[in-house]
Amino acid sequence: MRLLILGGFLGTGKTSVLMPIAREIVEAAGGGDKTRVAIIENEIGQVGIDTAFTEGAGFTTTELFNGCVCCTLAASLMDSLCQLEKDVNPEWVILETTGLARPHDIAESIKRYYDEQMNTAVCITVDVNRWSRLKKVVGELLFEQVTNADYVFLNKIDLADPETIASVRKDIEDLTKGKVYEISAVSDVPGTEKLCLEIVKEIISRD
Ligand SMILES: Nc1nc2c(ncn2[C@@H]2O[C@H](COP(=O)(O)OP(=O)(O)O)[C@@H](O)[C@H]2O)c(=O)[nH]1
Ligand SMILES: [Mg+2]
Repeated sequence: MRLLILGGFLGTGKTSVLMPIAREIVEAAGGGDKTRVAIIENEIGQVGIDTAFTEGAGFTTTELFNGCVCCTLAASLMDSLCQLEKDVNPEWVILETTGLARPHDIAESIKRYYDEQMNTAVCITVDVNRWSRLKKVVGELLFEQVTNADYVFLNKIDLADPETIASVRKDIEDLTKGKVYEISAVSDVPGTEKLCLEIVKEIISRD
């Protein structure tokens, strides 16, 4: 089982980015097997999962809405993973955390629980337009999310000017060794799907 943890502050585009990733997972698998992806949703958000797509592609969605999986619901997350393994045995699990979660802590707990056997990756979304303001008020959380990420998506570049994007990129690159990508999860900015496919393939290659 591979686990992709999608984190990032509220409204940065986690659910929006989950969809192209889910599509590229199906694409990378040749569009065939219908039970290969399970989604665990830990945050009620503005944008919901596009169930027309996920149900059509046979995804299983589990909702854990009464706490955060990095703290109060850590045990429930392990339970859900075990249950999914038993019922669905998915090739992939995509976990969307709450905006306040520290996804690296979740990844570490899961690695311990599964004796390092789970292929786990952390992807963090950043809203390039709100980064400089948000870092003044929740900087410690944002820095921790980004520092330990394998991938950072600088999202909503369709709304940003090149100077803003460059300055956020510099901040992020100073913080993390993870790969940094500029994307737009919901607009026609080209390249987002290709980057998602690249990440999917890279995670597969770590098996
Ligand atoms: N313009 C623009 N809006 C975006 C982009 N990605 C997400 N959004 C919007 O930002 C809001 C929050 O997105 P959502 O995926 O719900 O964020 P989450 O709370 O992190 O899951 C929604 O209104 C999205 O439509 C983007 O790349 N460009
Ligand atoms: Mg969301």
